[in-house]
Amino acid sequence: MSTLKFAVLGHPNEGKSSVVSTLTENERIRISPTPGETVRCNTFTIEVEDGATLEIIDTPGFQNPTATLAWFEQWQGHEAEMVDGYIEAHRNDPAFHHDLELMIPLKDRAGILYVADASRPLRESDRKEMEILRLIGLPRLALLNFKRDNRNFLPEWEEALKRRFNLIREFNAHQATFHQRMELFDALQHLVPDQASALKHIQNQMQENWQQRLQEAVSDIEAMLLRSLRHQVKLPFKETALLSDQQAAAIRKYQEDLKRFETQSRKQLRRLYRHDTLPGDDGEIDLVSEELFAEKVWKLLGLSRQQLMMTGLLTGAAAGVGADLATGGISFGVFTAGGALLGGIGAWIGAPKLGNKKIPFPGRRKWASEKVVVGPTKDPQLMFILLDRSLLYLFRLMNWAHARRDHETFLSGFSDEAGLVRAWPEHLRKLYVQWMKAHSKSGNGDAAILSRKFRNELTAWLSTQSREFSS
Ligand SMILES: Nc1nc2c(ncn2[C@@H]2O[C@H](COP(=O)(O)OP(=O)(O)OP(=O)(O)O)[C@@H](O)[C@H]2O)c(=O)[nH]1
Ligand SMILES: [Mg+2]
Repeated sequence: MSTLKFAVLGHPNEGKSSVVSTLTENERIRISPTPGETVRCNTFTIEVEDGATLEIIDTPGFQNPTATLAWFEQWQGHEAEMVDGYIEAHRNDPAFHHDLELMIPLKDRAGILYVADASRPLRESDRKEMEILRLIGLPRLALLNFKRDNRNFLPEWEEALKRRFNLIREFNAHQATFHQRMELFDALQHLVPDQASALKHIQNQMQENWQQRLQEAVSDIEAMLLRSLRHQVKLPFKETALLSDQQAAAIRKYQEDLKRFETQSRKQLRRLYRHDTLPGDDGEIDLVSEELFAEKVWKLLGLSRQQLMMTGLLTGAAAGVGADLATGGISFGVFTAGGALLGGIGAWIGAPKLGNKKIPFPGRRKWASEKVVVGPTKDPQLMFILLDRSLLYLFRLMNWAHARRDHETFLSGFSDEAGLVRAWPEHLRKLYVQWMKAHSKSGNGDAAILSRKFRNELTAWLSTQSREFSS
């Protein structure tokens, strides 16, 4: 089978390298606001599991469209030899270096993806470039890449393109989602019908791979949740320091550990989606803090206290805070109890205590072997928050086009974003609470079954959402 090849061509600075970057999930391709960034042909590949490969070739922009068109128009020879003739005629002319480079993949009869920024007015040079490609006669698809949000010039672009191109599609290289990439694959199959089945095969494998990645992401997230659920900090008790200081230190460590689990899980997700250089730290929020239990967070989660109580989602483990809830504490009960933050958090993640006993009165027993213990968590809210943060991160990652270089904005507004859990069906919330219960006790026979069920249902739910969230 001949290699599938598409060359990405166009005027300088229109987003050619951006298209290649997003299509091949390669975040390292050089993209720059300065025209003329790409000076050579560079071949990038999409390779699927069984080795089938599609080549996408990035090229420099047209340098001399007027002179090049004039040369093609005077060509008297055979059409198939035109590109070779052009390269031969300009071989020693440095002023045509980019024009020569961009012709190289056309010698091999690559299909053409012509990239144009249709948010600006059409120029005479654009018409000439289109005309050159028409004369070359290879299958050609025009990709309209809107660099700005302006569709006023679209009619003039369409008018000029429709007479010279087989197909026209919109493809915004900095916003395109997986679904839109797949739509582009549909277009490629129309463009080159004799290679349609090979392209379809690659497309199917890419879709399968996308689904597998989602399953893997869910497994990674579950592993992080499990680690967090069971986490316990034990610090040796020092008789010489204040107990309250030691409790605070234990809580701090607990918090740092949870943050670390989250950071590590995010790194795995980034690797999975080939976004290694994106940031993983949204910085602002403490996972174990009063702030997390403000009404705002509850709204983001879409889980009101009443809702949780009425649907029986609060577990027996939360009984300790039941009295506060019943009397209608202003924010989440544990933090209003006695007004002491430390005591509040303690009641919720497992009171900082000495060993498994209540804090003994001085002198009742030896201190030396005692430990200050925090965790494991006893309440579902923290687990909902951890899951929600993972899902929000995952969705941003899945939908972040590889061409984007504004990494600093990747997590902007993250902690104010409405959670995904709020859109969950009731049975999924219940399943998650069952999962928590089963995994909180060691040796629970249902844990593995619940894990599988939870992963499957969450993956299925995410699959149904991804289209909606990806537009
Ligand atoms: N907002 C936005 N900017 C884009 C888009 N596509 C490209 N750009 C920006 O346009 C500039 C040029 O993008 P490149 O992908 O390097 O363009 P190119 O056609 O490969 O440029 P040369 O290699 O110089 O010919 C960069 O600053 C990109 O960030 C887009 O879809 N949206
Ligand atoms: Mg480029």
